[in-house]
Amino acid sequence: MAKTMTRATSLLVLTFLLLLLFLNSVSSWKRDEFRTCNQTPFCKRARSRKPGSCSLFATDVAINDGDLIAKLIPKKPREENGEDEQAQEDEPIKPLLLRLSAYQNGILRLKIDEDPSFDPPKKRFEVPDVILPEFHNKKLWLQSVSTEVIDGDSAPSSIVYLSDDYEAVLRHDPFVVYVRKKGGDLVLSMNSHGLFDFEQLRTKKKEGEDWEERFRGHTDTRPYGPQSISFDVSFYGADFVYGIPEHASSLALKPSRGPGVEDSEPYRLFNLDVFEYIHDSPFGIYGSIPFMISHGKARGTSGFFWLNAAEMQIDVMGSGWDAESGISLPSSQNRIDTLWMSEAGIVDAFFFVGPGPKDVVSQYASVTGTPAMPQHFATAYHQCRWNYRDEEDVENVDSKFDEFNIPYDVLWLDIEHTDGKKYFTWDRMLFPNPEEMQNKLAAKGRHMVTIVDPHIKRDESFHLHKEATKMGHYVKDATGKDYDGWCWPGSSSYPDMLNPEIRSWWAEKFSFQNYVGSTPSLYIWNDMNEPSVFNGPEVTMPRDALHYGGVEHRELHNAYGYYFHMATSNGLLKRGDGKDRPFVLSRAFFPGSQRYGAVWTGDNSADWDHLRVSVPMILTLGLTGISFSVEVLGGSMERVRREDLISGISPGRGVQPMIVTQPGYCLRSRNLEGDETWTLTEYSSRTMTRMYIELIIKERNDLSWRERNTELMRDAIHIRYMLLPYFYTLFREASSSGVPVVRPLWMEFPSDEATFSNDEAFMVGNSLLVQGIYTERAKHASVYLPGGQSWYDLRTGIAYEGGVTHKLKVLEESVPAFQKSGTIVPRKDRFRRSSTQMVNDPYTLVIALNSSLAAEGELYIDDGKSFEFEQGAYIHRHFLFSDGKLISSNIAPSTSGKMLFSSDCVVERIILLGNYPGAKSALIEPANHKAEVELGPLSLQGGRSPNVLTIRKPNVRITDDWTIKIL
Ligand code: NBV
Repeated sequence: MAKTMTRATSLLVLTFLLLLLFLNSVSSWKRDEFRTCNQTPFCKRARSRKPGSCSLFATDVAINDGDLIAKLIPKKPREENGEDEQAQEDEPIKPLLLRLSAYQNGILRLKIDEDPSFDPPKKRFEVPDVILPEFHNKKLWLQSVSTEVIDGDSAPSSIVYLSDDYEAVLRHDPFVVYVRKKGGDLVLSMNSHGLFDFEQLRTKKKEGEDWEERFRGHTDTRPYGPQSISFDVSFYGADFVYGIPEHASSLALKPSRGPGVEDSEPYRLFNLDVFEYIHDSPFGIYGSIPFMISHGKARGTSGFFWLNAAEMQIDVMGSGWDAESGISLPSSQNRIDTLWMSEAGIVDAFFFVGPGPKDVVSQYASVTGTPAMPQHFATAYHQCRWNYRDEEDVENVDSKFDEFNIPYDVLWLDIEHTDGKKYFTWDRMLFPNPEEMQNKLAAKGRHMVTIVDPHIKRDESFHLHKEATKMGHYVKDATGKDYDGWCWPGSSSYPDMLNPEIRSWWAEKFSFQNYVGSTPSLYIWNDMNEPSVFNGPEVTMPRDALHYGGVEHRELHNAYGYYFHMATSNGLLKRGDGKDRPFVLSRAFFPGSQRYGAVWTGDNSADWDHLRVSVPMILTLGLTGISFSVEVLGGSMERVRREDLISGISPGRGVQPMIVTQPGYCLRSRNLEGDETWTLTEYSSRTMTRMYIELIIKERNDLSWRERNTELMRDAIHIRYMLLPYFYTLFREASSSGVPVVRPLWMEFPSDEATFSNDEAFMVGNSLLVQGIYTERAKHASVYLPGGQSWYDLRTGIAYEGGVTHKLKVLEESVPAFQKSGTIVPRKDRFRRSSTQMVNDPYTLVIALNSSLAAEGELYIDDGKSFEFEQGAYIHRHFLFSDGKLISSNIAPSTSGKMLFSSDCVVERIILLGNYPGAKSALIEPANHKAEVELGPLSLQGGRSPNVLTIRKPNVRITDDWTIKIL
């Protein structure tokens, strides 16, 4: 016993020291830890290049295998800008190969790579496993090309079909690729400013050639010399550009270069563990999606995606940027110019023509996939803290939720639950009966999540390490030895997730047999998968580390976390009977991550700026495919001051909107002023919300504060649970079309210019608008409600005019939130312990009438758990209210007359918002019975309102076709 205690104590001390070391080195943003563009040679070189410096021209243009192909040949040797780059004069001129392919729905793919017949030292890395296999079936086999000099241009171009409305053009000399409306306006162009550059791989020939790069004591050997690629992309008819997460910055991307922009960095895409990142910054953080969307009133929406996993830097040029020396294409439209720079890889780029915002996100989703349909419980409220001490702590927190009548669905265990940070193990002193602990939660319909990070402790007694070493499963360092880095467990190695066999090996570790102590109600959280390496360059893995197939880490870096997420998710898929949908939350991400689970936005700070910036961060993730995302409210690690909780990020002001409608907010403090606390964590909204709320404070004799705040929390979480049917319907929409659950206003109102740069308000689906409050003690908020419809306050039912900015009072218990007229929102209003216990509860339908007294909406239901919905086992209803009648009809495709999924739920209440005249009762058909109609209430607020009518107990089955006629 004494021996175990000593071991436990020394582990505790080691953890504490590690934490100190880590927090000390990264506590708060340390700019010096990370490279700037000027300290990054490829970025510096690309930025200093002059427009028009590319002298490549296209030759040997032809149709081959249904694609347009060409060679790109330089007229003169590449312009040398580098400080440390060697002249290539004595090298033969090596052409590049260009391939343009057209796909259904207006998607153009452009690939540019080295020509293998010139024997490059190795094949450059082309990211596998991201593009959906079915995308290849959407290829349009080009038959012909027409070559002509387009009016207003001075060089010939080759033109190919893209869709009935659009065509793709390869201008020959100098080469430019663009998409335009047939014979008309431009949509997107690449290299129209002549900034394209492609550094080809080399091997050292001369003595003294030195390509090494050094940064803060780390040396990158760069065995193939500089290998970067850069080019300009222009978006035509654009008012703003958006996308390219992850940055803590505005929704509409601010210019990073041009007049008036001083010392600004490009937007960096490099997955990094940046503890307490700064807000309003283009610095790269945990995930990278090189996908940019433009939107403008004149032309609509378009998108550009570069599939490349190396470090990328992107400049957005402000108007007035000197691009005059570029190639003048025949266009008079306003445009936004951007510069894309990557350290390695190839050009594998996709142009999306839109023309609407939802078209572009669907086009992108057809390439990289739509978000996985989550299990129903995952869209509800989660509880998390770093850390729950032991099983007793878990039990206590769990029972408090019941005592305070607050529902929750999932309880999370952070790194301390393991035996010495060896994942897949339990600290048996603190968690002696993990199965029993999970089963107790499961009995209440609740689930558990444990953390599994990618660093494996280099401990000879750890079976996972022994096995990985023996099987050669670790990433290698530049000399070929297993890479050894420093992370939570101390000396650690990292499985090489690029290798499909290693991914399968990893997936096996999640079987119930291998993961001892896990049960079917246990799900997983992947942290530190950028990967984070405390003693590595920029807190990550060295760029010259080696992966499967000789791929350098520099080529793969941004996709490492993606592969880890994929392998983990596949593990959950394979375990047991393989019937349940996996749930895995990941911190690092890449295009395609949406297919494997949710992400969160990492370790932010407890201040209003981080609260404000979280909204555009989540909206941007949604625009770029990841609609299940999470934000931390109140900072990740530090203590939240009591005053902040009360007056600042109070439950009413900050937390409530997030729970009700927003993606993810986490109010988290480790220990409030030293008092014993317990915490609520939620994963809610459009995306999941991960939320840590200091709720009950054992202190202070301040009973009224405690009670008031508990009440606010409870109300907020209840509202969230009421809206779960609506959220689940939206998750289904996202999983079938790619349209995110939470959306920028301009996605729903693409011609309303007042919405284009609004990132303080957002839409949840097409029906709800939420205005966040981001200043301390705000008494009022200015809320712009888009024109063309009216808006009903979610709580009071009061109607507000659209197309107007309203100055509204902000209450402690709510933020401004509205239902759009003309919509129907499904709810479940009874409160239970967890969402699982609401399955058979009746529905409420909230109908917000428009000026013609009409509205429509949808409801999607399935078993909330399995994949049977993919075989048609679901209910999808359409509700239409018009001419005084509500009609429910089926919109699920026929499954040859068979009902594969059914539900006994009924509609217990229908609420009509708007002044519906003279209603007395309602006739239900075909049952032919009557239901009562009464004034108000709206449930959320109680009381009666002249604006609100309720049809009581129509009790129609949700699965049936029926009509309810107001008499
Ligand atoms: O695993 C510990 C934490 C985790 O709670 C947090 O959510 C992650 O973002 N993790 C980071 C590592 C600690 C960083 C200081």
